[in-house]
Amino acid sequence: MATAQERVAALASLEPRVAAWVQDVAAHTRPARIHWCDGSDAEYETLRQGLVHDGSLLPLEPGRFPGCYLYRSDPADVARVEHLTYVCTRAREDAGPNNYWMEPREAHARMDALFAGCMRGRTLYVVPYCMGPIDSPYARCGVEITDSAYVVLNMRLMTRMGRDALGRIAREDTFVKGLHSTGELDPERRFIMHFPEELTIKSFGSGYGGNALLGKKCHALRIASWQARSEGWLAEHMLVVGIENPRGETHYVACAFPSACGKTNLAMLIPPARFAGWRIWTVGDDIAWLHPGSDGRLYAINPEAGYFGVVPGTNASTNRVAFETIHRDTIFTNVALTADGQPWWEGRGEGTPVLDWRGRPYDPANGPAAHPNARFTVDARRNPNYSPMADAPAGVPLSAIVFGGRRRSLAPLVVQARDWAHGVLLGAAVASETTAAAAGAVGVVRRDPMAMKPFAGYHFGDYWSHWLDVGARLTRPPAIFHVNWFRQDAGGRYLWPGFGENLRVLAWMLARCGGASGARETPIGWLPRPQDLDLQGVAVAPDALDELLAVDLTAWREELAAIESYFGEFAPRVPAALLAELAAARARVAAAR
Ligand code: GTP
Ligand code: SPV
Ligand code: MN
Repeated sequence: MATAQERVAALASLEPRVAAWVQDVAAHTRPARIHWCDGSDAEYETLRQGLVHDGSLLPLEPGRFPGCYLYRSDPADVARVEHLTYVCTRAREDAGPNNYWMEPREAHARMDALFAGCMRGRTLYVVPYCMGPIDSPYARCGVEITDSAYVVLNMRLMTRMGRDALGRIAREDTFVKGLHSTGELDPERRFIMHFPEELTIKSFGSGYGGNALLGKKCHALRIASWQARSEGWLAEHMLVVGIENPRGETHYVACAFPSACGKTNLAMLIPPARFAGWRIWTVGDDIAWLHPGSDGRLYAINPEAGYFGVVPGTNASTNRVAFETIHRDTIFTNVALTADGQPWWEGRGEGTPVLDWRGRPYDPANGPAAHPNARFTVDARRNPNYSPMADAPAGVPLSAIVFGGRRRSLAPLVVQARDWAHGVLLGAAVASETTAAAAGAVGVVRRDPMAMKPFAGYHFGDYWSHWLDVGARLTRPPAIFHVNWFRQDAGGRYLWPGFGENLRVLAWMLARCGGASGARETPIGWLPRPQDLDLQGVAVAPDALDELLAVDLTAWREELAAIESYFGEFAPRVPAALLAELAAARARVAAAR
């Protein structure tokens, strides 16, 4: 049998470009050891045992949660840090007002100073990964170098990681280089830098999710969106789900909702009793890469292979699929603990926390027991409703694209765009309340176009143009909708029950695609009348429904004016066709009474 050293040598010799880069990085960061990840079960097990041994992973109660572990991140490192995330293009304008920007040479110098000697005494892990089905022409590979074994375990669950990815890299021209170190976890010495023109990412000082698992938001959205623009496709913050009706027909829908606004939940939706015979198939829960097909339709693949989902609020009635999926072989990050070592979170529905997410005795005076952005990491194949099409190399054809936001007022339950260009306007105008997924204030309404405010790797004006261009290439484009599951009454109660009941809205959308359901035309688009939605068996009061489906013209006049001034921030790169759509919408609202 080959020794560990021989196996490393075999992997390194597979791809000399990676090996040369690893040598350069090692000379600069000075690790004690280098470990090339092969992605095997044995390797995963060894790394996991190492983290258990040093106390950073805590085995959870094995009866109810077999194969599950708790990881507590640094209390000052619990979410993405948008204010420390940069897109470093040669020309400042290319990054756009939607990104923080630094001149690439200066950014490299800053990062290289942080990385100097930072891996002394640590292991440098080489993590080859593939985003997308390993044999898909749309998949793209990268290599993350990291000094965090927790990151390696997560990358193993979230991507196709290891030997096969390295084999693919060896056959291809390019791969994305991601360099990551947790550093000292000092928020003052933390940056996440992207160099799209060099297909390079440098991330220092955080071990958390989207800051550190570089295949996810850094590669699959920021770098990929840049590549997608020049290559004619789209990289989006979208779930992809197959909705099978009782006749056995499956339609695929992609939905872009901002962080912590319901993608994982919708991707795993449980049909209500009224919808017996319907089935939901998860293709992806966070990111979609969309390609125009030769048949004029738009096809989606999920570049990821696992879920990094919000834990709080997950229970058997909100999301039974996720709830059951995360009862085995799951890494929990920043949840609380019960006396018998089970994970606990707000909304779990049973048990009592004794230790909070920081490991302190639970005291409600310190806030919630689980961190509001506590996450689970789990292999997508554990999901009982994992779509048989999720690994299809060509992806799945989309019938509909849905944008959405979390807004207590104004945005109706659902509205259908008049056509693709109007749909791009609805997407570009998305506004949503901020959530715990990013550091900073929660509950503040901000514009989040296509749910990509934190993730678009280039100027939003160019991005909207690209959306219009992609649409122009589709002879059978998906219909576009906007939803809002989060309308509230004056007392702060949700007007719509949400979760599984959202299928009632999705069913209306799919019937619209087939021309089989009614709607009324309004100045902001097509809305269902109450009788157009199947509401049998759902408790929504008639006046709540009226409010959910109302179009307040005075408020919309103000909203469209606000959208116009928002677009003004992106002048002169906002496409004329988008401004024309906005002007037409304003004229329709002005003319209505
Ligand atoms: P990211 O992983 O951050 O991109 O988030 P996500 O969009 O996948 O969000 P997720 O599905 O995890 O939902 C986030 C929060 O919204 C959870 O607390 C859910 O319980 C809640 N939520 C999801 N869907 C609904 C819904 O239809 N109605 C209401 N009221 N809450 C919902
Ligand atoms: C999000 O914030 O949108 C997430 C979690 O999906 S993270 O991976 O941290 O970006
Ligand atoms: Mn996300």
